[in-house]
Amino acid sequence: MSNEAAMVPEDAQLTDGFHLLMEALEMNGIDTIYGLLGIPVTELGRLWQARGNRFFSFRNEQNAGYAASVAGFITKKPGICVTVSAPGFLNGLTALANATTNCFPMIMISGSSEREIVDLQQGDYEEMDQLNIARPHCKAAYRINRTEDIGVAVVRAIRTALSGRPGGVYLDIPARLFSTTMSAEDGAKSLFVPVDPAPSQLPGPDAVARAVDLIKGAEKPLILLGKGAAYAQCDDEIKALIEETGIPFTPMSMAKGLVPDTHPQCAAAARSLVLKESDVVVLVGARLNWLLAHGKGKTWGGSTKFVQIDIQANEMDSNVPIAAPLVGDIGSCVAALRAGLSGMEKPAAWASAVAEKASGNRAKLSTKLTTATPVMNYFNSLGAIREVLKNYPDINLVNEGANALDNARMIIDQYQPRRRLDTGTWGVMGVGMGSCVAAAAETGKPVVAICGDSAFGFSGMEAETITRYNLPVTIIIMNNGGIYRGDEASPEHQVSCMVFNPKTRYDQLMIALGGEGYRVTTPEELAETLDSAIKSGKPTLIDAIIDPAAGVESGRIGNLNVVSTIGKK
Ligand code: OXK
Ligand code: ADP
Ligand code: MG
Repeated sequence: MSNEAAMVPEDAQLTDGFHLLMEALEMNGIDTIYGLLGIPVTELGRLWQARGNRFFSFRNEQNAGYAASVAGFITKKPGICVTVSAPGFLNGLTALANATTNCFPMIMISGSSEREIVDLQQGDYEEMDQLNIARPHCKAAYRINRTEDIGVAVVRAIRTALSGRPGGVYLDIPARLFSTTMSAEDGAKSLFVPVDPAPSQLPGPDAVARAVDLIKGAEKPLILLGKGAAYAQCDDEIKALIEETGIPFTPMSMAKGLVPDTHPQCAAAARSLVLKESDVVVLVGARLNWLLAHGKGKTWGGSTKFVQIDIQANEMDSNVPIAAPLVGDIGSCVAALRAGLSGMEKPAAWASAVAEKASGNRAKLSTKLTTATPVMNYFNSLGAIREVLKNYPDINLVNEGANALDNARMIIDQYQPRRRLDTGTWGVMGVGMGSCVAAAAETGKPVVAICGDSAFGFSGMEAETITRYNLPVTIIIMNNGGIYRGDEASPEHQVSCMVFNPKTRYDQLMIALGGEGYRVTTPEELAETLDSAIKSGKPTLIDAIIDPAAGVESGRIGNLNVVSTIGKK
């Protein structure tokens, strides 16, 4: 019997760490856990399900973690990932770090080995100082040492994940705590729900006036929407700002669909032009990081002035001076801008020049999308997919790869907010299958994943997770047989480090894992198979064979690649 238990009267009802943790999560509106069970958390999964909650059980913790982080992005509530100690914890940690980098709220709860042994490095089962290892990779890492602290720890984790800039939180629970008992009455009293865990943050009136003046004085303004804007769930407010001001907008990848890509003011198809020529750019939940060439260099005009809306004050000036910082939550900042800009003269000449460029680019692309080739390429295969997906505007689109990512981002239109889930700030491969599970679980809508054959390999075994839960997911493999391309020659007596076995049958893998599998070689077959897969609602994989010579090194970010000039002619 534990010390705590010893202090309560014999006849008192008891509870334990397992139950207090579950009750704390439930009380805070959490009904879904993504994870992988084993010592010491197995019982948690069983008990959680027995209470009528959902537990999505993965084949690798990293994928469970990606699912939890995507759930956080979609729902604006922390996604929960549960792992075992040391190796399971480390597998999950990649996803926790990725969540933090992407500003997605997530809580990773890991069981850990006994402190006394770990701290003296005496060689416990799965020994690791998890708390300290997690710290640099998340917003905060907390350990729960006493059952009576479980309630406060869960609330602290939720508030930390959600407030300010969202991100990952680690909760360390030593094995013994799960079964430690205490009085049920005292336990119940220790649980609570935080008041206003992600409070509004209003921008100062001076800051608003400064931004309004700058925007009103602009000749060629641009609104640039980032995934922070998608996350903020103030979709109507953002659309109203765009339409009332008549300013062209362009979305970052995961902000696609926040305002439909087919909106007349969408400048996505004139991206180079608007970044280079705009004199005032309003960043809404988008950082001036590598994805925006750090706000400088030849991508930009050189004298661009930035208005930046962000909840994180020190994001301002991170790369270039911000002329009008608007620190606050996006909903409040956009509302304040709308009020200040009301009746503003629309930049009509600029907007129509942008629209003209965009429609010219769209027309050029359209031709490529319908041009037949002896073997499918990225354009005609994605062109076929695009036509099918037009009929399913609320579908979730998961996308990973290099060329598969860049081309699908360009070609596939999004119509609704938070329906494009991709490789994010890190450009990380392997997020695909976890994203599929979370998107299906959290939205109840079908999912289509467009994955490079390389990208799929990072989390392909989760296809079994998808079939096991019978999720309405269609995975399309853009199969060109390699990383970037499948036609790289092998050095003598070796297999090229960039190609895969051309005999690989991803369709048969899916069938072996209990799903439906098809191999297609033409755009027509691809379109037909995709449409019936979506309609069937069955877990399906379509292996789309495309030209091994299709694709370029690193897709559209080949400029970031480094090559050696030594010994080359
Ligand atoms: C866009 N465009 C269009 C359309 N939409 N043309 C016609 N019709 C439509 N609908 C045009 C757009 O104007 C651009 O042309 C071009 O298509 C590309 O658009 P976009 O938005 O994709 O822009 P760009 O320049 O690629 O954006 C830069 C970026 C983006 C860095 C933000 O590439 C990105 O999000 N990349 C993520 C890459 C990544 O993470 N990869 C991981 C792989 S790992 P122009 O003429 O206007 O320029 C890997 O490869 O190696 O390790 C590795
Ligand atoms: P993208 O990659 O799409 O450009 P980023 O991840 O770089 O987007 O930027 C998202 C930004 O949004 C982060 O700087 C984050 O602090 C900010 N953010 C997230 N949620 C909110 C919110 N509710 N209000 C204001 N800013 C937010
Ligand atoms: Mg490939």
